[in-house]
Amino acid sequence: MIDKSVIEAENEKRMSALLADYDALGEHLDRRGISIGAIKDKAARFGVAIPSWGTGTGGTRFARFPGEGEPRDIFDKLDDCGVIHGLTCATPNVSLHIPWDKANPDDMRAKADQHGLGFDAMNSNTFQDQPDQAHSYKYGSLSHVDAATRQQAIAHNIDCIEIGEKLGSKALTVWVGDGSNFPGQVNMTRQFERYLDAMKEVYKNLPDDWRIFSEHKIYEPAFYSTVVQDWGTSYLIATELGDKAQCLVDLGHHAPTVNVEMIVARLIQFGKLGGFHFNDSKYGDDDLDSGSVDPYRLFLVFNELVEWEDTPGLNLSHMIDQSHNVTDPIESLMVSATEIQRSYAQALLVDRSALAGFQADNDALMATRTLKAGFRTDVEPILAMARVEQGGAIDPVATYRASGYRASVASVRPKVSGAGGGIV
Ligand code: PSV
Ligand code: MN
Repeated sequence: MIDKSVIEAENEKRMSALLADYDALGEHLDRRGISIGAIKDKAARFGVAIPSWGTGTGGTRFARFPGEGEPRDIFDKLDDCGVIHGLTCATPNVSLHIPWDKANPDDMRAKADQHGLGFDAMNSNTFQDQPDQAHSYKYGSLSHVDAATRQQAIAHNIDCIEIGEKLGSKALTVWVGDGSNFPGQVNMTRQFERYLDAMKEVYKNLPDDWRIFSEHKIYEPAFYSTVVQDWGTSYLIATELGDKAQCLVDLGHHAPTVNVEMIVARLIQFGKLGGFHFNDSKYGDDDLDSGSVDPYRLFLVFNELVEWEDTPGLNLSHMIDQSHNVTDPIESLMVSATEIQRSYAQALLVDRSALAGFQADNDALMATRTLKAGFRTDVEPILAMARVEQGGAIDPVATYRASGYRASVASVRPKVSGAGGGIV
């Protein structure tokens, strides 16, 4: 955790500038008929979950370059998540990946409580073999041709639910790497039948107040076909399973030109959007930091979320899912969380009745200008004020660097090996 006195000292240096900027923005928004306080309160209530795996340095199949003081286990990861939330006040929950984060649930909960953190969706991992595993996932997991392998994957997902129940989680995200690498390698219809049957078994074990999210991905690690390749297949899965099943959209899991905000709109319209994995990309599933390449695309996703935020039953799990190869993961996660929150605040500024009027008049130019007016507004004073009022930092990265946290944990966390690839 970062000492309160460090946060206060760093805030003190920036407070008068923040007050001046906040007042100026308040006057500007007032002229647009917007209450800055209302936007700030909504932004303050916004939260995005930190992926436990994101606190470690990622890697590619070529190499991994570990940083100083990397977390050794889930308890170190929760400490890092506590730092991120303490400074940004925007990441109240952690999303776990099992078996990467397998540990005593009571101990995990106690550690999370120390930092005021809760647990968002559990993520099951059946895309990798574990040392003690009876059946290999080399040729698939929930859709494997072998019944015993499918059963092992089903049991693992049920295990994730049971761990999650002890932690207070309310959802399970299922992503599988199952697919094929050669035309003709699999019978695509039979493979999907097996997948659906296996998911139905998992679904039977879902508590009444839980949801299960189906996460689609166009390719990788299977490079010819993937069993849950797109939102249409994900929608079929969620529909086949029942009301507690919804779709999860990972922003990086589409072909480069796909209109993701339209997918979001469709899934909301039919009650099947459950949540997000946020990241950014240029070429494929690059897992770059949220909002780092195309912040307008992120804004357009939030524009749909705000447009439909009063939809009855809409309850979204917001999670980050990115890989940090060249930065300190804590810094990247803090910046990403605030970029996601920024897109939300900007989308809140869109004049929705003016937009509806321009749409009704087929005034394409004015409609798109109305969106841009939200996107162009610098909402940083709103986000900073929301943080300060909750005890966070005006400038999370500067405050983190001033705290010396990384150096202090490096002295007790030995540097891990950088040999070999390490895709997370
Ligand atoms: C797969 O690429 C994925 O997006 C899934 O959500 C996994 O659980 C996660 O990445 C692992 O980082
Ligand atoms: Mn994902």
